Amino acid sequence: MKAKVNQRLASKSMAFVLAGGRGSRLKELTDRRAKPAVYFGGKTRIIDFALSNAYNSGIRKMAVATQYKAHSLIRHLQRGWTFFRAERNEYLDILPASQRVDEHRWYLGTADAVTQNIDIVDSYDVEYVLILAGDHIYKMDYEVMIQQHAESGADVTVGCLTVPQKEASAFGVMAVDESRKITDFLEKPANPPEMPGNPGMSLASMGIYVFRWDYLRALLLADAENPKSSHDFGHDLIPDIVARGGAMAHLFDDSCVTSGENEKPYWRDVGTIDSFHSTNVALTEFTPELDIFDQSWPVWTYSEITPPTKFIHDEEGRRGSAISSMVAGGCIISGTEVRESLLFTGCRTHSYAELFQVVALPNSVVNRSAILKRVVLDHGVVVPEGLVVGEDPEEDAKWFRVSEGGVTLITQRMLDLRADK
Ligand code: ADQ
Ligand code: ADP
Repeated sequence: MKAKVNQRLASKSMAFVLAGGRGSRLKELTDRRAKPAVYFGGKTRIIDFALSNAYNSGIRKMAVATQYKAHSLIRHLQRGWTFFRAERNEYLDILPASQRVDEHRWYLGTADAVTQNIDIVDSYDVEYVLILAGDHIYKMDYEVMIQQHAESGADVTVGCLTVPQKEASAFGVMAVDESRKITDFLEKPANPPEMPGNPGMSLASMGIYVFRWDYLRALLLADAENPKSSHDFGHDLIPDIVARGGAMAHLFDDSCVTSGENEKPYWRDVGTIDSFHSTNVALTEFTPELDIFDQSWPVWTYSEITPPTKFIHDEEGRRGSAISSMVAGGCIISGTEVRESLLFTGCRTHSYAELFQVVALPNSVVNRSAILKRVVLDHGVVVPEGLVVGEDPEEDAKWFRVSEGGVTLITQRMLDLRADK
């Protein structure tokens, strides 16, 4: 059941989005772009989800800290997130590392990314700062969390969710008492503890936090002077506050869903090729768990202006068709059978080709007679005529990246190397 919230809190808050991480488990998909800039869902990029959550929650002041391979991300933000008007007290600042405090200094850790921009946050004149990660797919009303923080008087409120215990070592894992005070916090423990009363599950940090700005500001200045600190929220600041008894957990549950009564809380990491592929393909299901058609909670983005997608038959009359699939604008599906696939803007597919569970990033081209099963095509890839992928994993692995779960990632560089042999 969605909670009733105090609408004025969002206007006293800002979102500080950490978008500097590479996301190395996405392999070649993040060779040239940071994980938050990776495409997701047909028209959007991963960072659009956190930013849209903030926007739809009523927050109009945002800052995005970038670091690793930031060009693609910055270009996306500059194209798509330009509707903030300073005249209305709305801001979205892009804060690349090594350009403000010191030209040669990277952000040392996630907390340092905020410390180096204290002056920007000061200028926003807000009471609450919501620290977000720019690399998860979810729909969440942050105002419910900010309200809990304001009412509880905690030093920090940590967003959390339940995850299978065997996956929990990728997270900060916590224990809470009956008032939701966090009593213990372990950053990425090798043996994550189980939740009492919830066998096989652990309580994990989503890496999102609410602080009062005056409290966080003082904490960051003290942390900057601490030679033992790695200046990271998950490693340093959050465990310290927990040890002092000042941290509360905010459970991402039915109270923070964004729309319909029947909606279930949805959150995915998409940090691996397998989860990236399956989470995208799941959008083509009859009733996907993530509703991107929900007009009450739109995912804002930069969207190219394109003509409508065209489906045509080849000269022998074989239909170009897409079934149980999603196809963005500006594509031409010519004599190709497309099933359970997600095609981003501007893709071209040609006669006698077959696509099954293919996630094709923008402007990819599939030439004649290619047969692709369970494949991710990087931006602008040109698949040569007759290429067959997904039938012989050993052959595929000679040229392409085959994931543990048997999904094949194809980049143009891999195709070029193959063509040179
Ligand atoms: P991780 O996600 O592993 O754990 P981290 O690598 O620090 O933590 O990334 C957090 C966010 O900060 C990501 O969005 C990343 O892109 C960004 N980031 C990383 N380094 C940065 C830097 N130097 N400058 C700017 N941005 C940077 C965290 C918490 C865990 C929690 C998980 C949930 O530490 O406790 O469980 O998030 O995914
Ligand atoms: P996007 O991530 O927007 O899809 P591209 O896939 O075209 O963009 O490129 C990803 C990043 O790699 C961009 O920052 C782009 O500037 C950079 N890039 C593209 N081609 C090259 C190249 N040949 N050499 C170096 N960098 C490149």
